[in-house]
Amino acid sequence: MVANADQANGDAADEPKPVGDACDPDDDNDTVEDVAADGTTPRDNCRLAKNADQLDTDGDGQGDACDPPPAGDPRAGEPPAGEQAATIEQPATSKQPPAADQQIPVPAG
Ligand SMILES: [Ca+2]
Ligand SMILES: [Ca+2]
Ligand SMILES: [Ca+2]
Ligand SMILES: [Ca+2]
Repeated sequence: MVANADQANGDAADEPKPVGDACDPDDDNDTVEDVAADGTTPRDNCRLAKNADQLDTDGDGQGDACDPPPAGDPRAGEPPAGEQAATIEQPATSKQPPAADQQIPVPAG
């Protein structure tokens, strides 16, 4: 028994007899099985997109059919997040209050 609540069937149009994705070994009918014989190792690098060639230009494990290769250098790293100099001006509040003249009471004499 395989849970298949949504009855999803990505390749219904290609199947003479519809087989839901949950129990279809090849969800997109591109002849590449979803997973290897062990049942866990992913094989089809685009499970729901026909790509019998399994082309993966940028080598990230996702086929071009579902992972458009970047136009430029795939290894191009993202620019570092601009570090803005955080200069928060703090008001000088540590000023010592002016020393008040201490009036020493002089005993009336
Ligand atoms: Ca199917
Ligand atoms: Ca497939
Ligand atoms: Ca595929
Ligand atoms: Ca890719």
